[in-house]
Amino acid sequence: MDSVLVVHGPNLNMLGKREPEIYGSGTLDDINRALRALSDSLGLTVSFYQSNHEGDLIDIIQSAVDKHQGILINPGAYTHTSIAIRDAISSVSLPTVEVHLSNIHKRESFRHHSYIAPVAIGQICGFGVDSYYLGLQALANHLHK
Ligand code: CA2
Repeated sequence: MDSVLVVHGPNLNMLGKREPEIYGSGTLDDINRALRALSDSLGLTVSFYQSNHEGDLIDIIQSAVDKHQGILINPGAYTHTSIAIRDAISSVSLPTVEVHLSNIHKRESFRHHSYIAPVAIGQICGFGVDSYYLGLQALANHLHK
């Protein structure tokens, strides 16, 4: 069975605790529970990781080789700044789907650019927590092709 590493970037541990008008009222645990239930029906296993630290995110991406077949990632604000996370994703050569809760393209201009998108198989944003579910579905379709 294919295994997917789900990576949540900085501040996403605050979901459901602050700014529900932008990011919704569900917590990160709620999202992870729903992703686990969905993964069962998609024939995948999922592992979860959240960090507020760029180097830790790079370490977990590097360690995904030989353990996981794909990565689902919300890189948070590192989306717009981190060449290092992009290089880590590129170096592991695992199919990666980038997701965002909000529609980054209709927010501040500094959120419009993603360093991650060119090394991802695709980007899904703007659908709230559904972005994660759609992203996992898309990754499952890609892996099962
Ligand atoms: O829309 C997304 O998923 C983002 O990746 C969220 C990031 C933001 O910097 C990106 O531009 C778009 C911010 C995550 C902050 O999460 C919080 C959740 C609750 C309360 C405060 C922050």
